[in-house]
Amino acid sequence: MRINTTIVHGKGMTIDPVSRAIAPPIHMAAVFSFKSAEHGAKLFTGEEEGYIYTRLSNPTLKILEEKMALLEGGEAGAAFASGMAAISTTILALCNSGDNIIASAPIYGGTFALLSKLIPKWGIDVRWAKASEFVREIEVKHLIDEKTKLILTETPANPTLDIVDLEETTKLASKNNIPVAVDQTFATFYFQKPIELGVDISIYSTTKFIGGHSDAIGGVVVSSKELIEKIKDETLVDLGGVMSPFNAFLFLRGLETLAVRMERHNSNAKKIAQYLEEHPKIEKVYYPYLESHPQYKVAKKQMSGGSGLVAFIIKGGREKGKEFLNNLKLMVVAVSLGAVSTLIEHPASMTHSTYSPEELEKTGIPEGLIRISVGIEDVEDLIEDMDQALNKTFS
Ligand code: LCS
Repeated sequence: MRINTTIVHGKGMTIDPVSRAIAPPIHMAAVFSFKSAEHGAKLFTGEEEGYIYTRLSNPTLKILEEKMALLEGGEAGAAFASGMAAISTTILALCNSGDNIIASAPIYGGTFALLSKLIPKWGIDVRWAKASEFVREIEVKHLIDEKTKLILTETPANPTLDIVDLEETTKLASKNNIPVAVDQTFATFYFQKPIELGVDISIYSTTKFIGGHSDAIGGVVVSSKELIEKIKDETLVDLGGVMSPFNAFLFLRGLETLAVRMERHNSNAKKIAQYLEEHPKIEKVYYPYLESHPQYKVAKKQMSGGSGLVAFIIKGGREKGKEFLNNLKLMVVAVSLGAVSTLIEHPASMTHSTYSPEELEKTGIPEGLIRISVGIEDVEDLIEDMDQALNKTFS
């Protein structure tokens, strides 16, 4: 089956054998009963398979985990309460005190706070390399030693849409036997298949494109059976950041329309990027599928579309940018992304306010940068809204 058919009919979307319902059942149960004391004991030792308690596993979560594993091209999946729970649990599953990880910059502000404040508190050292440096392995090689337990990348990166070359990264990592994780939130499996490129772990905030409707927080990790056992069975169950079964249902529903939404997000974003690039009041535009993007060739190599995020700087920087946001009538000023409605925000004061001004500068996140998560509206209406807001800002 091809991708669109797999999304609709692949594992997890089968008819429920009990009721013949065509939507997945929501098992909103915290706990499952045992047939007998012996049966309970066997479930705990693993001699028999079955459900015990939703923090350990749940049938609705299992449908989502299997579906995401199938679509991402991995062996198994794990569902988390949020994207941050997915990232933090993965790190803690793979690293001990005294180990280190290499992380690509820029990275989402929440992940940056986790890596720069919490993770070092647990004795794990975080070494940063710029996204573009992964193109030439020599530039990150000096960071690796025998205590490096994970390379954590995010591509396209939040908020500048920098691209990490996944092929080069996995080449370097496999020489050193280090697992590579990539935060797939911006591209999704619809535009990027990291596991096919040798990446070991795909991480999602499903809050974004997978859900698609800004109504549920969640995260998913897809990997090999062996690594999911470490991440889920040995770590998630004790850290406790498990997804609600109701949210798993919402993400399964979101998945059904992901393909058509991604097509529209993608074509709208490309048109908006082109519009901005030609506008005299715009200083710079960031979009992976624009030829002006410094890693355009890498983006073309590893992605089948630029996806739905665009960033830009207005002439006059932060102050004019603020005025522009306040002059918009249709685009919604809000953080988050991947929703059907267009969301626009100012990373330095919002999603990436966890970076100090010096850290923003060092990481290459311009102070005046504005980020749009382009929705699925008629693109002409979005462009007209930006046009009127730009005219008002500069009148
Ligand atoms: N990874 C990426 C790339 C993200 O953009 C986010 C959230 C997360 C992980 C964390 O996921 P969560 O725990 O929120 O499900 N990004 C946000 C953003 O750019 N605006 O608001 C949240």
